[in-house]
Amino acid sequence: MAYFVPLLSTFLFFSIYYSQSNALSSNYYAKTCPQAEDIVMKVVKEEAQKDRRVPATLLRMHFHDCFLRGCDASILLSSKGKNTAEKDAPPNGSLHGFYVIDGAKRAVEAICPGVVSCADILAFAARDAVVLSGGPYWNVPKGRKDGRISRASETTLLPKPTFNISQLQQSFRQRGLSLDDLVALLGAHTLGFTHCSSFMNRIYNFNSTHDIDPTLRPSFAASLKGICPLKNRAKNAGISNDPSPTTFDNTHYRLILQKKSLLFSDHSLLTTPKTKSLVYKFATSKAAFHKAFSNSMIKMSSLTGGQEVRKDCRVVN
Ligand code: HEM
Ligand SMILES: *[C@@H]1O[C@H](CO)[C@@H](O)[C@H](O)[C@H]1NC(C)=O
Ligand SMILES: *[C@@H]1O[C@H](CO)[C@@H](O)[C@H](O)[C@H]1NC(C)=O
Ligand SMILES: CC(=O)N[C@H]1CO[C@H](CO)[C@@H](O)[C@@H]1O
Repeated sequence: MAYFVPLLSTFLFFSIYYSQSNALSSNYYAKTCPQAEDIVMKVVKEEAQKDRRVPATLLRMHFHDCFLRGCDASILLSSKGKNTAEKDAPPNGSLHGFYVIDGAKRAVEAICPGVVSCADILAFAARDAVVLSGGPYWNVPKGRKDGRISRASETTLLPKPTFNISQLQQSFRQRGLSLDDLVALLGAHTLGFTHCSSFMNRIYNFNSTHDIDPTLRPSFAASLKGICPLKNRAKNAGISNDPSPTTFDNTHYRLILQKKSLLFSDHSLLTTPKTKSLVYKFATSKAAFHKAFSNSMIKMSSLTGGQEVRKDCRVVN
């Protein structure tokens, strides 16, 4: 028994992170649903025109999906009975694009029913989100299956904005992702918005010797305090991730170098020589960032884990 327990936990660990059960391919739907990607792109484009916040949330949804049980659309399942789903746990704060995936799924089902998984639709939508924001295009590997489990409790396994570089590295390594992938993928924070709650700990009572995190530029910290007062703060108060939050550029890396990144985790990229030199490289070359981002997205989105093709992305078959 003494041997069994560690073995069992090792097994559980690997089944959460490494269940690469389905072989993915770029022509997976060539015969069964060749129009799938065009249909998804059309829906994402329409919704992004109506609400400019859509691309950012789709990209973040795909990341949260892939980091828990692989990219198996577990993020899309609704809570049911006694089970609280991932999407109803605290880290879901800015995830609000579920209706976009529902719309894309309905449009795909109308042409090729029961063929294209919700996990693939979310992976296409994340790529489209980047392309529509002026970022790179990549060929999304296809053939993911949708999972049947989604647990709010597992969202504690997502990396946290308070993580330092060793904690970030460990979280990524557990999913087969390297430090290079970490630096490239965090460039996604060029899009979107961050709520005050995600960085309040850096601007008030940071620790017993510093009220403000000394890794933040003081003038920037002061402006953040103005946006995020301790009392009577609007529920949705926060700030764009960079001055061009709908453009997939390399501004985020420049902000990190200026000590103006909102998240402690993003700043942590400056704390090892290897990651710091990658931040410099991407801050000075948008092309290098775009190339690295595409490659790392393909790696992240190839973590699979599901079993079925859901009919409705919110419920198991
Ligand atoms: C170390 C890992 C990461 C941490 C700790 C982290 C943390 C966060 C936090 C705290 C927010 C702000 C949420 C809010 O206040 O509403 C955020 C936003 C965002 N994250 Fe990350 N993130 C990480 C990695 C990633 C990756 C790998 C991607 C995509 C490839 C990503 C894409 C985004 C996007 C696009 C937003 C903006 C969402 C929106 O405006 O709707 N993040 N992230
Ligand atoms: C990161 O944080 C962990 C946990 O607090 C700590 O053990 C580790 O030494 C820290 N690493 C660095 C590089 O600061
Ligand atoms: C507070 O944080 C700063 C910066 O990380 C650090 O230098 C200092 O030692 C910390 N103080 C305590 C009491 O942990
Ligand atoms: C969009 C969404 O599902 N939000 C939920 C996030 O989690 C909190 C609980 O922490 C719920 O109250 C929200 O409804």
